[in-house]
Amino acid sequence: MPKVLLASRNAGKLREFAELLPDLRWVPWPADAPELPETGAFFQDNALQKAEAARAWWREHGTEPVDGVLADDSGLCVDALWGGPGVLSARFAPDLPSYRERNARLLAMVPEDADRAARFVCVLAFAPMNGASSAVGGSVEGSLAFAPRGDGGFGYDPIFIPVGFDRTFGELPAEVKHTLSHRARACAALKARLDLS
Ligand code: ITT
Repeated sequence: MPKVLLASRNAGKLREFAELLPDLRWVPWPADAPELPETGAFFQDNALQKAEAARAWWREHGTEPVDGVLADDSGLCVDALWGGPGVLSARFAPDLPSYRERNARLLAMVPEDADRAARFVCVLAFAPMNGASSAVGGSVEGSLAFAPRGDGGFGYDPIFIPVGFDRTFGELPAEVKHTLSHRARACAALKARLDLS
């Protein structure tokens, strides 16, 4: 069973990867490890940057052997905000202390009569310890709720309603999110690409 270092500090992502790819053995990014760079213009740049920087750091400081490093760069792209916050999703409204407030601010930026179409995008980069890194992606179409609903998931889940549903990702059970989410689709592509499990 391959052992994979997850180059992420996002606890929501870690939980989802453990559920989506249960056949892998996961090594979390250590609390005392450095912040990973994400200075790219695209999700793919950032995912590859994070995976490769984490691999380089692990080669020097790793405490156990791993087969490779996985990084996820993802975000919510809102048509009425010209694709924003998009690649800057983790950095939207940094003055606000929680996603409850950030979600409220994002909704307030979208006029009530605007097109509410939105999509979640996830790009996964895998950097094997021996070999070239590569990236795959997935997305899910949906729309913005008029107010946050539900306590499930993380981040922007309470304001996103996937196509075909009337509940937000915050209201839908994780098992349902995992049948259609951007991250689930990217994980399926990763499995197909790398024969990981
Ligand atoms: P790492 O870089 O350490 O992995 P991060 O939170 O900074 O963590 P990103 O730069 O990829 O990760 O930012 C993505 C943001 O988009 C994340 O912080 C969430 O707010 C949001 N996001 C991504 N996937 C999501 C999901 O499935 N549900 C809700 N919000 C999500």
